[in-house]
Amino acid sequence: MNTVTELHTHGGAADYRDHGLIFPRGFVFGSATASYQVEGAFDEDGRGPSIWDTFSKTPGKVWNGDTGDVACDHYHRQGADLDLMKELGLGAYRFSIAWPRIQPTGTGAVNQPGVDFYSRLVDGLLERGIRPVATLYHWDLPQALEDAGGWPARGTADAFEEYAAIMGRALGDRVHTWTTLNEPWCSAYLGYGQGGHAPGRHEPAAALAAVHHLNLAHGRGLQALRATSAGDPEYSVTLNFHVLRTDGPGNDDAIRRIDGLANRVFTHPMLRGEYPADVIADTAAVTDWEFVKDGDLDAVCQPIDVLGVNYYSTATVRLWDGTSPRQQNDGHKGASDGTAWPGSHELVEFVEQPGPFTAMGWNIAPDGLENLLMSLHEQFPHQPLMVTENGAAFDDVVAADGSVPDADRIDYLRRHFTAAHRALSRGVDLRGYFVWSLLDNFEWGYGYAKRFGIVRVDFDTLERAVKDSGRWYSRLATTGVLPE
Ligand code: IFM
Repeated sequence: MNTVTELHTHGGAADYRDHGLIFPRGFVFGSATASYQVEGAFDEDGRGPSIWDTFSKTPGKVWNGDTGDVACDHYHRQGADLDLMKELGLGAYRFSIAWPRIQPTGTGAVNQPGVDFYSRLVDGLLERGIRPVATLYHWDLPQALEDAGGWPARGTADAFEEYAAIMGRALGDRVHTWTTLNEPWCSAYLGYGQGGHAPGRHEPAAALAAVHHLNLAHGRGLQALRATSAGDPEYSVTLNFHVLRTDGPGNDDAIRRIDGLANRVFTHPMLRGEYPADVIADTAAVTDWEFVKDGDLDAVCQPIDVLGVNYYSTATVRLWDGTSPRQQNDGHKGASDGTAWPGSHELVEFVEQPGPFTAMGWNIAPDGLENLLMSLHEQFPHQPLMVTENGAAFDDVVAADGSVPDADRIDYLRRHFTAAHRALSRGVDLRGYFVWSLLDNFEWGYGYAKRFGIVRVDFDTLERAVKDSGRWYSRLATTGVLPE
């Protein structure tokens, strides 16, 4: 069996464009999607409305007025999409469960057709030898729960615990890995602070309450999954870490502040059972954190088998002098406009970064992934890691023969897989890697304008076409060797 120490590098080019690298046996090569981004069938078989249905149908919120009503129509094309995954040789598929399909109003009776859809998906994956990696929450909160206060309200964490128990009972005999939340940073700060994501609120104090209730939902949801899963699944959570840099001396405090709000406010309670004192102090003018009740931190801090890491790009910050025009370039979904950073938005600015860039305007920085994996390994030495999302949007061009020669996406993936391999060689316990995304899909506020897929979706006909990057990734997934 290959061990990490047997890994060898090929060339070791400083630009991270390598090939021939051998990944350890057992390393999992997967791809990921999320329910609202691919499923469509927004009102079928008893599904209730989610905050993204409401938000996307609010004029001006999503590019071109796009919605997830149809998306990739994955709900009706499950079998064909499963065959596609098998054809690509994926070892795992990371999908999310739409809470409003399971409980249309977020609490109470189970909507059995919704459960059956995911049960068929899990069975279809297992039949094809693909590991099911299921996320309970990838942003499609039932609208009724938002109407009752949303994530800033403690009741949403109570409801999540109930939902987790339902899913543990239904699929816990077959799911390989449970993930409680995807990117709670986005749910809290983009949803309730900056407002660029559903439900689109601009309330800094509510954003911090949402942070805590998402953390609480993670911990209590994980306990519920553990108590109800009849099999022997692994447990995880996925965070979108901010890899922070600065462009001059004297900016340590800018890095500390954003690292606290973006990263440590999740990792410390989840993995150490405490909120960072500096974050509490930095946000004192916004909230007194009275929503953290006795016993909460014990509930939040649950052992996990693997920590999911989503990485796309870096952010460069510096202290803002408060007089010059505030810079807002961060490569992170417009979050640099300040309101996403309660307590720090008057103090920190996000400065322009060197390219190259993807079609999202995000800088391509594979060294950021290596640095991130090393940093997490140093902070949490016994915690296995998994890259649960990495990938890139580019303006794909379809060739006359119908193929999609997306060399830029292959180049992006090559560089990031090289970075991951370097981290493995340096001792990081990295278990696998999921490319975002299997399919072009609904990219939130950008609608269908941005294509992340390794498989193209024609949004007129809904036909799928494997891109060159999909074929390249298939070679990696089936051989474990980084292809030419
Ligand atoms: O499409 C999103 C996904 O839903 C969460 N992580 C980042 C991706 C690209 O923006």
